[in-house]
Amino acid sequence: MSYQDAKKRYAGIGIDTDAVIGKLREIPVSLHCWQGDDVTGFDHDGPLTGGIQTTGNYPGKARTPEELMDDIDKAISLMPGKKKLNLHACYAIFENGGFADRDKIEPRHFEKWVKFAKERGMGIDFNPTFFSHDKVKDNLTLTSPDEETRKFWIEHGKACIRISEYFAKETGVPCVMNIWIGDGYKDIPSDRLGPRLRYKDSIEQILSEPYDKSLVKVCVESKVFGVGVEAYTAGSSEFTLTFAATHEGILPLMDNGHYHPTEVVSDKIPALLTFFPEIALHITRGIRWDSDHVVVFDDETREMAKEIVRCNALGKVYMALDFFDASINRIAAWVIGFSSWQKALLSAMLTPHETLKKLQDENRLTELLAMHEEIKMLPFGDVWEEYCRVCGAPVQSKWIEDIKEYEKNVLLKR
Ligand SMILES: [Mn+2]
Repeated sequence: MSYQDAKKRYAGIGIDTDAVIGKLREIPVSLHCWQGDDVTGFDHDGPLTGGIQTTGNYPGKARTPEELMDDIDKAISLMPGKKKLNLHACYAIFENGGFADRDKIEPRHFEKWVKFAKERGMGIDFNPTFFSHDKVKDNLTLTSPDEETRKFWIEHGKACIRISEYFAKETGVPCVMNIWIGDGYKDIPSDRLGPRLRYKDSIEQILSEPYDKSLVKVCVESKVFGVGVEAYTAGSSEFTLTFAATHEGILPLMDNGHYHPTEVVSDKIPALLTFFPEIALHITRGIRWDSDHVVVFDDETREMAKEIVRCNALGKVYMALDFFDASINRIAAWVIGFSSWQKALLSAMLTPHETLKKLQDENRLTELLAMHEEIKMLPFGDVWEEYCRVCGAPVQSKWIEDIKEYEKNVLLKR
């Protein structure tokens, strides 16, 4: 079937595919730099810590800022849709031996990233890096009972607020700054309250750094557990949600890998939108645990996109990808994951939500189920190919060859 035929089929259920394609092209999705080098960054030599893990040793990982930027460029040339760049603090670029520790990093350490983003018309999101560092003491940062340790990490958070504001001012796009810590205990703690009280105080001290709330959107991300911190994590769902709810201008961030495996974030999106004017998401794919597999076009991914679209919340939900797979070509991982979320958004925008809502409200549930199933058979793939064409992105049969070529000529030579 051609796009013109598909367009007619969708018009039959009241959907204007051209308008949908035009709208989706304008919606930014944040692309995480850390897929390119297995969350290593440029400011330390030690291992990845904090309860997260990359597995695999596929050849060709980026080792320098230049290699990482080249790889990001390759990826963005192969996938449709508007991109925003997502950086972690550990991706600071130190030149001519001018190292600064995380409590002392400054905007100038990110000048090259700003130039990179501006040249490509991208905004930048930011994340303090509260892991993989020798000042992480006994698996603790912002919750540490050691005041010197806690102070170091508070200063890191403040430095990141200053850098986030710099990004927003330079790019003209608000910067979403996300606070996540892996602090916790492997086995049953004897004090669950103390670490949380210290965490609350630490974030409040970070937020005492003056900043423009319209330019920097500070989020707090929850997690149920991590590797090595199985029994307790301070930043649980209840903690972060309540923190955001009780602190003006702070957003809750839900990472769909950070819940018990049978919980679904799709259902949590409208629950939070009932109360919060804006929320943020980390989109990933957990298999049995927070395994950070590459996002695919599966049922829950589609359901999350559907909730954002049918809640009329495309302008209220900051969407960022967060996965890292070191066992396959890292550029392909970006392209597959980013494109899968684009597919989910496109599919959601091609769904006749008003008609479906009406059936629910009129309790015509047999027809509702029948229509849900009918919609799955519409010629979605033809609209997707048209979207790729309009965005100047190749369809899959083309991009995979391109990546194999890049692997042979660039990645395998590293
Ligand atoms: Mn996350």
